[in-house]
Amino acid sequence: MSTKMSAACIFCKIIKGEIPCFKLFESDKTLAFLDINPLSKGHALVIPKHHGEKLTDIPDDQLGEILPVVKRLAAATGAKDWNLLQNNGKLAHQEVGHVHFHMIPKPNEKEGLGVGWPMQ
Ligand code: DGP
Repeated sequence: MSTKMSAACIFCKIIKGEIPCFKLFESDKTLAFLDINPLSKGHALVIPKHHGEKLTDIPDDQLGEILPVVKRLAAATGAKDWNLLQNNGKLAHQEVGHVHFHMIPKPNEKEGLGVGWPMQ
């Protein structure tokens, strides 16, 4: 299946390189980059390149790398604790209409974060 894109979508523009981002990981199906409005140091977004507003809009075969990439990013931050968040729809506080997973590190007050970007 070809990757669906939306000309009006801000994350599709990031995928196409029309809007810059701090890239953490990229493959043919998946992109990870730092959130422009981070809730903590290392707050990353992991997205399928295939355009769809909600998780239920994305074919299964476009999602297979997402959780392994989330795991690798979380490990790369050095954070012991972190959240994985994925909003679907306006009532769920989704602002950008392209499926994305937030990986939000929780800094340890004593040790902070050993954020080692970009992820190798
Ligand atoms: P949500 O509420 O789940 O739809 O979160 C959308 C997130 O996307 C929000 O944390 C800010 C982030 N974001 C919006 N526009 C851009 C952008 O142009 N670049 C980057 N890196 N992040 C963006």
